[in-house]
Amino acid sequence: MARRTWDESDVRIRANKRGSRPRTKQRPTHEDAVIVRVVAVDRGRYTCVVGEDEEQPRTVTCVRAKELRRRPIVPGDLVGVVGDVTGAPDTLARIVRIEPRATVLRRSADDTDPVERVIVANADRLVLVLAAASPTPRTGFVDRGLVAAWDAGITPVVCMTKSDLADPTEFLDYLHDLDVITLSTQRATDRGERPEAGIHEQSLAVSPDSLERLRSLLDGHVSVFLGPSGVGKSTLVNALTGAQRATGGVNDVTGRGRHTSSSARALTVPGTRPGTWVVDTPGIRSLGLAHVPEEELLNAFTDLVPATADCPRGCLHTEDSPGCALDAWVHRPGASPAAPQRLESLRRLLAASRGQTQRGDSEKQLGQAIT
Ligand SMILES: Nc1nc2c(ncn2[C@@H]2O[C@H](COP(=O)(O)OP(=O)(O)OP(=O)(O)O)[C@@H](O)[C@H]2O)c(=O)[nH]1
Ligand SMILES: [Mg+2]
Repeated sequence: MARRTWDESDVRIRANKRGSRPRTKQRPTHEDAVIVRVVAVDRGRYTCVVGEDEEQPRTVTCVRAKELRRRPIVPGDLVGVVGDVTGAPDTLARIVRIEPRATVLRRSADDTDPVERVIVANADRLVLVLAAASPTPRTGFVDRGLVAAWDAGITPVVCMTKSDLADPTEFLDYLHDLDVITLSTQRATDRGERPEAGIHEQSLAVSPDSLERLRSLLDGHVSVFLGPSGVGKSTLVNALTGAQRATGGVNDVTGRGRHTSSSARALTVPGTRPGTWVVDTPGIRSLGLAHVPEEELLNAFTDLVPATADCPRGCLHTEDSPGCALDAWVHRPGASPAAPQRLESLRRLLAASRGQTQRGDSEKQLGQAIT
């Protein structure tokens, strides 16, 4: 090549053997990061609220920094963000860290699936939502929800919707011996029960009295609404927050919901203290508890725990465990009428946790118990 035709591109630079500059392990500390709350997650975009305690909170859209790798970021998370946090259209901020979580609510696909999913972070109330009818409530779902809540250190509340369609008393009797807050809600009747001034029109969907009780239970807390599809979670959340989350009817033939909500969303509740959030979640078919150690399952049956003091050492509390004191206890005179059913439910959970049920059986059981 003639010398006069050379230019910079002809200078050969010996590249690093690995082909790239070694990456430093040191990450910036991002001390200037602003702490915001994640309210929704959609395909790699995180909707966050800046200044939730201020008069005019803003919503910003964020992406996650590479260094967070695959750590899940979920609604309820408090995260540090850098970049443009003005929330102006077409701006993006970057999540650089996840603040320590006060609580983590998890579930797995089934009871033996080691892969667990985080549903929501930092919640301190788990509202287990069931309908008094349409779809028919299942005690198995409540027991699983209580296990999940107590395992996560979250206070459970059982809320029965649609009590205008059926009387929820009998179902709630199942929980009579437990230290669990229960309440029922119903649709407002068109005659008379108009929402009070200042309460959003949507509260017509839920009677103002029952809504007021729910609102005061949730005031000052981060509450996650969890339940099967079609029970009315979004209806409650809309009535509490004035949001317009889509709601859907139930299938007339199966009585099941149509899985209307497809992602979780945290919303603030007008007329409550700062820091009050409710998280609407998509309806779930099953609440897998593979992440909960077997011995924790019994702890959620606080009514049965005292009786186990009379069990032989190392008793597994199964039907064929020799000398298990629970059988006699649930059938003793004066026992709650729900006690035998509760023992049966505990044993189903223990068996599922030990993977004793065949896969097909377990799916069938879960389907029956929960949807
Ligand atoms: N009769 C009656 N119907 C209700 C009540 N609450 C909700 N519904 C109806 O139940 C249906 C389902 O309500 P949604 O709020 O969409 O239920 P969801 O739990 O959010 O369902 P997914 O998003 O599918 O999980 C809607 O048609 C509501 O109008 C109630 O208290 N009484
Ligand atoms: Mg919904």
